[in-house]
Amino acid sequence: MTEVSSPASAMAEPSPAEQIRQDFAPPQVPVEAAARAMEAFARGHHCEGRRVVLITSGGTKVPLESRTVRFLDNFSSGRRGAASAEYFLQAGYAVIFLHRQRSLYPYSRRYAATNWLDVLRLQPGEEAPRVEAEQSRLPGIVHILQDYGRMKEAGTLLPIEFNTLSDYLHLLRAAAQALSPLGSSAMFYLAAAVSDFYIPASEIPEHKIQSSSGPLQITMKMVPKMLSPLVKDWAPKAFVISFKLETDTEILLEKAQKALATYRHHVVVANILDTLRTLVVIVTATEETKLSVSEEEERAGVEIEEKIIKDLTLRHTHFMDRAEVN
Ligand code: PAZ
Repeated sequence: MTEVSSPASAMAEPSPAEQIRQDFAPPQVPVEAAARAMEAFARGHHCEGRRVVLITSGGTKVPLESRTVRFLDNFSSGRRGAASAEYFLQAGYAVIFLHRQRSLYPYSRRYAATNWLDVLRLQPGEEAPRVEAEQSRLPGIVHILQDYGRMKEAGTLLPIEFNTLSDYLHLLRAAAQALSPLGSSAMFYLAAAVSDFYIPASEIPEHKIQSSSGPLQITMKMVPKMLSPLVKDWAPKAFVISFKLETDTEILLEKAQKALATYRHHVVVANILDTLRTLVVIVTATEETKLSVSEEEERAGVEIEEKIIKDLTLRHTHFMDRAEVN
């Protein structure tokens, strides 16, 4: 009996890009327009001598039905990404801020919990009442407005929104293609909390899952790891930083090292859920550097992101210097 074997190409795992094309519902955001905007932004700022960083921020939404009523989400507020964007802008970078819709946003993040109707007051005006803000309820507002104004004038922040996991994956690829021509002066700062699991488009129920069918059992597939094509193919000369969040301190650094060994990127910022605002470890293949914010610093308004960005921009400088020599 003759054994018929499949050709090797048919047996090979699809590439992450193919898997996204085959398995995910089309994105719900205008990816092509975003790709053009990112490309023009990156090129323009590069020509003016600025480094460009892509920040990803917030969590992804994974639909459980194609006419989505329910979805899988996570805790990420986008604070890390939004705060980091401000410090990168302060350091002279141009920032593409790829963030989850309605997650925290640079500058306005500080007033996200503010009820504006308690802050704004009506004052009698000559023709109609005027609106004034009660400044004491907006701590730091003068400084924030000054920084925000400078950023707007320089045009150094490009916000791009995602909602679903599919949006995020498509936009990340487009961003990588936009930044690739910048070589070593481009940085990827991947702080978003991206789902590891999804339901393939071919298996997702169309309509709302009925509770009358009894307890829900779902099997989800693993999301392709985008770091791999990003580092190898999409932007091979860029400086790439990923984040690793764990709840168990025992495994954090080992997992960070494993990610570096697997994807061969440059830095993992490792953090633990309980202490993520005050402690991170900057992990590279050769060293581990702890950055922390003391209670006293916290009271004085110091944020861990300021220290992270100071550390990483310095590493980026060394990386660019080395790239120039090679
Ligand atoms: O968005 P946020 O400020 O609430 O949280 C930040 C964070 C914990 C999502 C980020 O620091 C991080 O670790 N992102 C990567 C998560 C992961 O996929 O392991």
